[in-house]
Amino acid sequence: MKIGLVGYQGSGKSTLFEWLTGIRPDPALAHAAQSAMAAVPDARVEPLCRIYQPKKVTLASLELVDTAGLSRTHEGNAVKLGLIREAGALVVVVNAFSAQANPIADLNTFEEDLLLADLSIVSGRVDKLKDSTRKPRPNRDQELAELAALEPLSAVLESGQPLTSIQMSDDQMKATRSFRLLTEKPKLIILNIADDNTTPDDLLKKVPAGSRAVAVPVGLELELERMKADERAAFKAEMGIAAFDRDGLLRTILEVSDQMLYFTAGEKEVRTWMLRKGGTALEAAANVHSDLARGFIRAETMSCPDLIRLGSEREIKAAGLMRQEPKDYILRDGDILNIKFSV
Ligand SMILES: Nc1nc2c(ncn2[C@@H]2O[C@H](COP(=O)(O)OP(=O)(O)O)[C@@H](O)[C@H]2O)c(=O)[nH]1
Ligand SMILES: [Mg+2]
Repeated sequence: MKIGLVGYQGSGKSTLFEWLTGIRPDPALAHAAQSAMAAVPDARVEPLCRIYQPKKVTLASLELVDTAGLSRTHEGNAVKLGLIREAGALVVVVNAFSAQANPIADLNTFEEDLLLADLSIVSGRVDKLKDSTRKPRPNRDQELAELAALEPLSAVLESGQPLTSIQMSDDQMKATRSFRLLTEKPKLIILNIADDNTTPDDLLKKVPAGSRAVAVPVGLELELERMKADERAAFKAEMGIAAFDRDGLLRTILEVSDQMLYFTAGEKEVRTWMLRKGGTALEAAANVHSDLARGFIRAETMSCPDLIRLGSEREIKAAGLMRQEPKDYILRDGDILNIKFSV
């Protein structure tokens, strides 16, 4: 799952990227998109490891993409935003740390930039269809249907509303799928606050409704991350600061992107995997290996809290908590799967 870090120049995107991935973006490539993986920690992994004593532990990762910052003059922004169309979710970083910053105004104009980029794509297609459907032609009915689907969307965007604000019809989803529109993507807003800001709630309250928002002193977090453990502890005690929960932020990004975690577990490996919420056992199997999906018979399934509470698979079976699930079983966060398949 790709997560686009977006925002204006100097808002702290690259600083956030380094804090979350441990990799410093190359400043020479600042005009392009740079990506790195960030493993998503999970508190259930450790107790599972106590049960299985695996040789190996592997965590599911998010691919974070640091992007070129938009310019406040809107110039060239549509092209830069084109680079993040692949992303499944956006993390919008806003400068709330410098004295002259106006984070709420930035949030609003940034949303406008996303709207304008989407509008230019949708209205461009609408204009083209209006033109081509004027005369009789072989696939005119199809084009008229596409036009009927797209015109209301163009109106929504023109009125300044993101596409997440409406329920799209199947036709509309089909007509827009290839556009990978930006205002359709789930978003997390990060207010990048100053190190000494102790009242971020005042600002968080002003964030327009509709998106989840958190306040993080990103610059300070990166500084803390770079320190050695003892140095960090001393610094935090001296300054009276509590570090922000990096693991929790990664979990929040995962949740906002509409993903969940499931597990495979054995003596060889305990591993977490990512799946869209609402995903099926068959999709989960395909994630692990295409063979498992092709020869899928059933998924032996137990829930992580049950296993941790009871302490062994034997106890799970004795308690009747090992389920045999079919292909179309809808996974729940924390399911542990053992896919039975034929070759
Ligand atoms: N004081 C302070 N400075 C920050 C913070 N985050 C980023 N900066 C500074 O702002 C500048 C731009 O940050 P950068 O991450 O490169 O922004 P980008 O253009 O969005 O990638 C750099 O000089 C950072 O050191 C912060 O939380 N506090
Ligand atoms: Mg940058």
